[in-house]
Amino acid sequence: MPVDFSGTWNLVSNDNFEGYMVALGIDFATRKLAKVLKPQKVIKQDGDMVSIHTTSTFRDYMLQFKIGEEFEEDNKGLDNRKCKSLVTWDNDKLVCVQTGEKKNRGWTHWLEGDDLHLELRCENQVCRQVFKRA
Ligand code: YOG
Repeated sequence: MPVDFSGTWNLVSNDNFEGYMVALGIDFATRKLAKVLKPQKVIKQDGDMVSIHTTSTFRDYMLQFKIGEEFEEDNKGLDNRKCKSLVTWDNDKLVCVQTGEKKNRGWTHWLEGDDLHLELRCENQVCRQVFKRA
């Protein structure tokens, strides 16, 4: 049985979110607003079907996918660039490759103790986020 990420998670640390946003081309004013956010993630995992709802006081982002099946992602409200996304297991890590205009774009989720980790990648920037159960 793979890891189950299901639950409600609150952001507790956010390393180099600024660099990640710059790599995505997010404008200065939006970055200033976004960097003070403490987003919450609600993850529902049912077999190969996963939904990840990231919410904040500024914007929300909803992603639903089937593990192993490529899908179109619109990144609406984020950088609004469309990409083709594929999420697969790498042992106990859930890895997303986002193929499109931006090189080396993707993310990885894993559990470490009671914490949910998320690495967000774009070009040469890596943002590391840690979440704790709400
Ligand atoms: O998560 O892809 O869990 O989708 C990344 C923001 C900030 C908007 C958030 C809103 C990237 C302004 C989603 C923050 C910066 C800045 C809350 C991360 C872009 C715009 C929505 C992500 C995956 C994995 C699931």
